[in-house]
Amino acid sequence: MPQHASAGRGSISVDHLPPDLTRELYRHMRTARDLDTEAIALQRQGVFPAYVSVRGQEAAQVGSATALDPDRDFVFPTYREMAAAQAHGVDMVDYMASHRALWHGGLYDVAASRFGAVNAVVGGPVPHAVGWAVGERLRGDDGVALAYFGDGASSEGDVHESMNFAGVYGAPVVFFCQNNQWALSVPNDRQVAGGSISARAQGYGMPGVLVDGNDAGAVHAATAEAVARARRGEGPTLIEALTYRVEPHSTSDDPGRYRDGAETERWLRRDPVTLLREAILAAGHADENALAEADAAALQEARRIRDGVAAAPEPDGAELFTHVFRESTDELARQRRTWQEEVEL
Ligand SMILES: Cc1ncc(C[n+]2csc(CCOP(=O)(O)OP(=O)(O)O)c2C)c(N)n1
Ligand SMILES: [Mg+2]
Repeated sequence: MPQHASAGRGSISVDHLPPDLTRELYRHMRTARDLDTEAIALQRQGVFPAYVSVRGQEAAQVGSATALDPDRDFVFPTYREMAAAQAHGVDMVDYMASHRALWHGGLYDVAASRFGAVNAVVGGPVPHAVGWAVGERLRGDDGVALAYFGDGASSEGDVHESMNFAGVYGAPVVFFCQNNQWALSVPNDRQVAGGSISARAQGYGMPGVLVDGNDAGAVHAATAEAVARARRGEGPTLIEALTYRVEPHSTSDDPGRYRDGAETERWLRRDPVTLLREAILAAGHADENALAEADAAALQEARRIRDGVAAAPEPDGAELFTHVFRESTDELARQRRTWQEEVEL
């Protein structure tokens, strides 16, 4: 697996990209980075029961999400797609409420946002994306589904079946794997037989693309090409964005028990936000002053979201029992009565 063993080449280039696109990528990535820091603090303060960090994966998520048309396309996320949500234009106070466990799957409007509910079932969003995409074609519309999943999820039956089905039916899906090299405590070499996720695409009858997941511009270009292909009716693409999870799996995890800190240190030297910043300056797409202004605006936005989610009112606890089934059951009614009695004690 030579391509998975290293952190790739040192710097990136955005010379070939439109300057305002690079600035947009930077603004989103910077905001997501600051919001991630705030979210970890909220977990430490007991506001969030738990949080899954996106740090180090901002280029993979923002580069891909910005290649979609937010009015036409639909994103099917896992539990780690905060930076993608931010770039896709989801209401971030309502999105972050998912981590406060305030309401079923968060407070944002999934249908209006065209961004699915936070999904903790590993591989779970992938068949949903294919189902939506097939439906889109049956309606005669030209939207594209983008399914996020991890290297660990790539071993799930759901994911294999989804890719095969999409290949057979030519469904307009971008299968976007963020290979952050770890599935909780399980490394790639215990997970990915054959050493490459993108190479599997051949068996599903679709193109497979391996991209540097810490290069926002490269991710954006690869995703834009896959989206255009799907929209033209030429079927799905599998993209493997090679990146790294620099934080613990979640705030409940201790990676010191299963991985070498030197590996993390190496990847921190290829921080995607720093790489993009340096590439923008080198290309002359913005100067230090403009980037400092973008940094300040991102921090302000992250704090606005933090304050909003911390202050969001708790919904009526009885709503725990709504939306479970279309028609409620006797058992659910019994549980609701028990809950009510305990609340009234
Ligand atoms: C179906 C299912 N199996 C197992 C789990 C427990 N679990 C939660 S996250 C995780 C690892 C997933 O790794 P990966 O797909 O690489 O995503 P990452 O967390 O690295 O983003 C596992 C096994 C789960 N949530 N769902
Ligand atoms: Mg992973």
